[in-house]
Amino acid sequence: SDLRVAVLGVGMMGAFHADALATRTKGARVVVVNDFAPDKAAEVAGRIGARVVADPLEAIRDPEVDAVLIATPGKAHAEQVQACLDAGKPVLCEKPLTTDEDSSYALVEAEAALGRPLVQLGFMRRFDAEYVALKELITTGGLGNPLLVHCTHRNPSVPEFFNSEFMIRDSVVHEVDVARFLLDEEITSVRVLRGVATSAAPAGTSDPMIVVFETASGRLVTDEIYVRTGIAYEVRTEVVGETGSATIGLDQNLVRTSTDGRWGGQITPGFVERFGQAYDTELQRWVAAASRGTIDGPGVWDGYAAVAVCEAGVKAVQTGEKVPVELKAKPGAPASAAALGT
Ligand code: ISE
Repeated sequence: SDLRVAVLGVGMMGAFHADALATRTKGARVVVVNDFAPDKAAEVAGRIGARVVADPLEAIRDPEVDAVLIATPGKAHAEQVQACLDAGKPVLCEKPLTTDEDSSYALVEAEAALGRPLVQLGFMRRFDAEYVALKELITTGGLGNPLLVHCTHRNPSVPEFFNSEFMIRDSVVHEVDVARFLLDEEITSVRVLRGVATSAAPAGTSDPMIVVFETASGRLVTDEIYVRTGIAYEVRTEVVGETGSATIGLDQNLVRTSTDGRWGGQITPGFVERFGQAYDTELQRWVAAASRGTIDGPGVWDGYAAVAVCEAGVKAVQTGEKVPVELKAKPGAPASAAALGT
């Protein structure tokens, strides 16, 4: 029988997931929709034949709900994820796990006390075919020892409130997870370089910025974050290893035209065109895992580590200094191995 899902928060991402669950995902159906805005909840619920439950915690505890997808604002996550753990229900939580390190670590501990993984984080890039291939190339030794990772993350536009700190927490968070995923080690420090800003940025916002991460073994990761290019959605990653390098996210759908002696193609205009496959795969695998009472993807520790790195990143924006990341012990790991997250 189908996994019965409650979707909490049906803004852009939540509505996207609700529609995907209703139309493209096998083995699941959305039975409950919840949103801070009643009209928005009613609209989405009506569209997909679900019930509206006005209180998010009630939606989680609803006896007809087997699993929960959280796409509410970050500040609501701590309480809602904890309620999923209390109810013993698998949850797919959009980033961030929570809005501060302590509340994120509390969820790491709560899940560990429960003894089984229930919390999956919505770091969808781990399901993108190109990132999967890049990771495979690294793991199988195809690049030799990976030395550097260079990331580019450009959005065509963002709302006015997207200041430098927001860019770290909301955008750079993806490269934080990508770096941890590809290199299989923790990030230990963050530096942020703020240069000349685009005239499209509000006063005081440094857009673009260059972020530099160091990892536990001393590798370097760079990230160009530029969210007001006015052009397209460009997410690229290059890994430079001792015996080779590889780049993903190069402009897709490159076509040649022979008629006018030009060549060209289209750059993915938005996140759906670039990561639609990743979201679909993520959701389908989560549904399959949640039906067995577990998860299949980045977990609560990955969510905590990303929050800790982004906190350091925000300090790095404010101070211009290199800011260390100090993670607490990973449950089940010997204290000395905690920093490696192994
Ligand atoms: C947004 O929150 C996302 O998750 C997108 O993937 C990212 O490209 C964008 O920069 C973020 O603001």
